[in-house]
Amino acid sequence: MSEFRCGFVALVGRPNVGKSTLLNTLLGHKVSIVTPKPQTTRHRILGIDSGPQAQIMFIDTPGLHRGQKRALNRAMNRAASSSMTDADIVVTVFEAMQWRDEDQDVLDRAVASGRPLIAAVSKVDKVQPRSALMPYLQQLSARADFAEIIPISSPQGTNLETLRSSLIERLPEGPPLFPEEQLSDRSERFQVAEIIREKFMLRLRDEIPYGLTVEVEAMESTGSLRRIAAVVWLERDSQKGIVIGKGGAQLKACGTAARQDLERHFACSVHLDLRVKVKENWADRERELQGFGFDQE
Ligand SMILES: Nc1nc2c(ncn2[C@@H]2O[C@H](COP(=O)(O)OP(=O)(O)OP(=O)(O)O)[C@@H](O)[C@H]2O)c(=O)[nH]1
Ligand SMILES: [Mg+2]
Repeated sequence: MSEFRCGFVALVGRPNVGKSTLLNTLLGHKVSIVTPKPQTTRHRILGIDSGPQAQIMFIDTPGLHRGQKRALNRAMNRAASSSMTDADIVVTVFEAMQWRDEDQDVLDRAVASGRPLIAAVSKVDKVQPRSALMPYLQQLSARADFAEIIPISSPQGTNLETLRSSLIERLPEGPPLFPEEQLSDRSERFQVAEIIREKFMLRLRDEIPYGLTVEVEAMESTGSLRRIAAVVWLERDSQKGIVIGKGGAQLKACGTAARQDLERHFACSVHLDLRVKVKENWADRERELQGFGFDQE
């Protein structure tokens, strides 16, 4: 019988290619938030896949991107790049038919990491006709020395088991590092803050979601009720009106969506108290970022 395998797999790619969706689908559980907007993920998030033959520690990462004027963007790119150093295998995620300069940046960094590379070509469900994919895959295979190139679709489940098996084959032998029931390395507070942030990202437009962050201040359970107090931090006073909305409508809608999702997540009633505050230009300031948990990862 072959030995148990265990190791780290970094999921890297430019923003919005489907890294977090892939992670959640592989785990069958939502550990990382997903929105149609780029730059949704801001931290490294471990998703732990415990199976009979192997434990795979997937590292979801922020999308590697250009235009790093802000401290937040630099921190996100650092988090993504450093994840490759810690990985046994790097999965570069590229969106089918959509090669961009940022994809080349991702590939350059992945090659520089010296790790074995597997390319996951995402969103193949959107390619019509399917035969159009072939030339794209051929071009990709010429770009680097990939151990494998696997076309995938997360919503349709295409080739996800192929990807999982080819990762397991390449992992080092070793015992599991985490208890079987543990799905993520992230605290409950972090997950709650992310679920709340997701709802604001989904509903707010333009640049506002990018200057918004959520901090959980208190969480306590009494019986089947969980009370959560959180602060929605903005960068400027002028953003408050938009985030709160007319008569508080926007804040209420985001709060309700977050509460409902949290109730599903915890399978209990949730009382969510949200307050909106301003920390002037926090996303430009390294010190504020540290306070929000960046760069300690
Ligand atoms: N059609 C299709 N849509 C997908 C697929 N995977 C992800 N998406 C969608 O693509 C969008 C971005 O997905 P995410 O998983 O947040 O992408 P990401 O790479 O984690 O993005 P960042 O965190 O911003 O770097 C969401 O609207 C997803 O629903 C896929 O295989 N097929
Ligand atoms: Mg993501």
